[in-house]
Amino acid sequence: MNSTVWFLTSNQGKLAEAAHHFANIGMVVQALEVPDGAIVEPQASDLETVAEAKLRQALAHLPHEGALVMVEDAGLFVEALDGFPGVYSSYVHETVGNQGMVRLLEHLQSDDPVMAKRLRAASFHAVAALWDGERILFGRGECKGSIASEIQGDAGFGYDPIFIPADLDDDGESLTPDVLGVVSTHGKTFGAVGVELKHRFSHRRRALEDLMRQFPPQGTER
Ligand code: ITT
Repeated sequence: MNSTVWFLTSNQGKLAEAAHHFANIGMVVQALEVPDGAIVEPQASDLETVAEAKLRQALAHLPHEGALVMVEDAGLFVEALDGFPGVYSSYVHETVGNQGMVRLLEHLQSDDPVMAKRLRAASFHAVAALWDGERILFGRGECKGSIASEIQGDAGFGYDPIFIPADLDDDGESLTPDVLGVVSTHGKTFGAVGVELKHRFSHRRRALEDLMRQFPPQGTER
């Protein structure tokens, strides 16, 4: 039974979150090791194209025949910046970092907290691409929210300390950042709440769920 997913990623935070998610459905995640320089990330305007291109290159490095291989590409899309940094999220994080993002949005302030959240609206998007041995499946997830006016917390990774998720409604769906819901971080960033609560909102969890809806996990007909 094929219950190991080989995840091509250099990001330990993403690896840990995916492992946590797959453990819930009885599957194991292992990092797919490839030689340095083996994977070239294309310049593309959408996450799907990037994920698919990386996955196709990863197929040359299967750990064994029939292995399940996954790539997952995520980005932070800020409304007031027309979706920037989006597909450039890694580069922006490596260069200006969270402090730079906070500075970039410094002018978007309001005494009205609802208006402030609207002005600073952003979302995480994730696209997971899985090679199931025969074809490539895609899963997509989004998490709405807003960018904090200062760095908050040191849990998680990447942009977690500046991203405040929007509350969730009864069905677990993201509301707009200015609406109160039944699940809330009460204005705290992902970096201040930790991984368990992040998981309930997470774009990554949603993308992996979307992916696994298309893939019969262990114990079913596969
Ligand atoms: P791989 O491509 O090797 O998997 P990466 O770190 O480049 O690793 P992404 O392209 O998916 O991963 O992510 C783009 C940037 O967005 C990068 O700086 C991440 O740290 C950040 N990011 C992705 N998911 C995130 C999340 O759930 N929380 C905070 N930041 C995240």
